Amino acid sequence: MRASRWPTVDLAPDGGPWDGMIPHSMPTHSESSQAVASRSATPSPEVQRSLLVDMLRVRCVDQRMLKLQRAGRIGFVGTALGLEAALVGAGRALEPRDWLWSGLREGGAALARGMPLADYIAQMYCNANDTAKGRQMCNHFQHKGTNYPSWSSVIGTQVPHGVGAAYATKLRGGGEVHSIHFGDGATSSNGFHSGLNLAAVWKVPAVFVCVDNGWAISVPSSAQTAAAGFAAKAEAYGIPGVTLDGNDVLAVLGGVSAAVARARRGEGPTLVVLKTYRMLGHSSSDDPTKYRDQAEVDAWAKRDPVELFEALLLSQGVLQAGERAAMEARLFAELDLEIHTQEAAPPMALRTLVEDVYADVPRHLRQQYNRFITVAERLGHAQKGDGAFPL
Ligand SMILES: Cc1ncc(C[n+]2csc(CCOP(=O)(O)OP(=O)(O)O)c2C)c(N)n1
Ligand SMILES: [Mg+2]
Repeated sequence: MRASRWPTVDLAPDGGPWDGMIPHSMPTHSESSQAVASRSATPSPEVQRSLLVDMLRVRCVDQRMLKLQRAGRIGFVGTALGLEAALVGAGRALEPRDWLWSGLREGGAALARGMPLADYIAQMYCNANDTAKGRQMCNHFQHKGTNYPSWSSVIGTQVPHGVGAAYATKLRGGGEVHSIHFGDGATSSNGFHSGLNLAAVWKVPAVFVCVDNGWAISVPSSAQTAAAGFAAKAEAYGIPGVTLDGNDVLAVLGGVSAAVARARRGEGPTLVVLKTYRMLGHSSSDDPTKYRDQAEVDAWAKRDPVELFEALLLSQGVLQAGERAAMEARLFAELDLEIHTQEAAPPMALRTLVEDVYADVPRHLRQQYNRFITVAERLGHAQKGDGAFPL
C-alpha cells in the first residue's frame, strides 16, 4: 500500500496498540492513520462497573423488546445483541452537552447517555407518553434532554443533518461535539459522501461513527465496498479514519473519546469505524438464516462483548463472581416495572394528528379531522373522547 499523505493522528497517546483479533472477512488497515486502533488510559473501577451495567441494560432491553414483539404487544424491534460495547462505549464518550445523531440501533447509546427508560418504552408502544406522538414507527427514538434528535428510517440522512448542526455549532462558537452514527450499509448513501465532504471542508466539530456490524440487512460488509475497509474512505475527504475493535468497550470508549476531544479542539472530524457483529436478524421481521452461515455467527459469539468485559473485570478484581447476575436482576426489575406502566398508558389521542403544525388548528384541518372521526367512530376505531370535543 502506498504511503498516506495524510498525517497520522494519535488518538490514544497513553495507550498501547490494540492487538485483538477481528474475525471478519473485511481486511483491516495495518498502515497509515487508518490503522490507529488503541486503548486509552483505563477508567476507574467505578466507571468500568457502570459501563458493564450500561451494556447489560442494552442487552436486557433488547431481550424484553423482542419478547414483547413476538407476543404481539409491540410492532417492531431493531436488534442490538452483540453491539453493546459499540453502543455504550461510543455513547459514554460524549459529554451531556454533545449531540447524538443516529440510525436504527443507537437506542442503547441514548440510554447510556441518560435517555429515560420510560421514554424509550413509551416510544416502543407509541402510547400517550411517546414523545414522537405516535408519528414515528416504534423503535425510532428521540430525547430532547440529552440532545438526541428523532431519526429517520431513510438510510444515511442523519449524516448531513448532523453535519449541518455541527456547522451551526461552529458558527455560534459553542463547544459541543456532534457524534454522527450510521452503519456499514449507510456508507453507500449520498448522505455519507456529501456529509463527510462538507464536514471536512468546513472542519466542523463532528465524529463519524460507522458501526460496521458485518451486514446491511442481507448484504455483507465485504460486498458493500471495493475499498480496503470503511476507514479508508476518510482519506478521500482529507480526514483521519481509524478502525477500532467494536466488541471491546474500553477500546471504543478510548478511541471515540479521543476523536471527540480532537473535534472539540477545533481540529475537525474523524471517521471511526467500530468493527462488530449483528448477532440476530436485521430486525424482528428478518430471518438471517436465509442469507448467512451459522459458522460466522458462532465465531463472533466467542467474542461476545459482554462476556469479554465481564471476564476482564473479574480477572482484575473489579467485579466479583455472581455480581453480573445481581446487576441483571436489578435491571430486569426496573425494566419490567416500566413495561407494565407504559403498557397500561392510553394510546396517543387521535386529535394530535392535526396539532402542532399551526398555533391554532385551521378550519380546513378541523373539517378533515371531524370527518375522520365520524368514519373512525362508525368503524369502531375512535378512542373514547375523540368525538366528544370536535375540533
Ligand atoms: C435510502 C434507504 N434505502 C434502503 C433502505 C432499506 N434499509 C433499511 S435498513 C437497511 C440496511 C442498513 O444497513 P447498515 O447501514 O449497515 O445499518 P444496520 O442496519 O446494519 O445497523 C436498508 C438497506 C432504507 N431504509 N433507506
Ligand atoms: Mg450494518
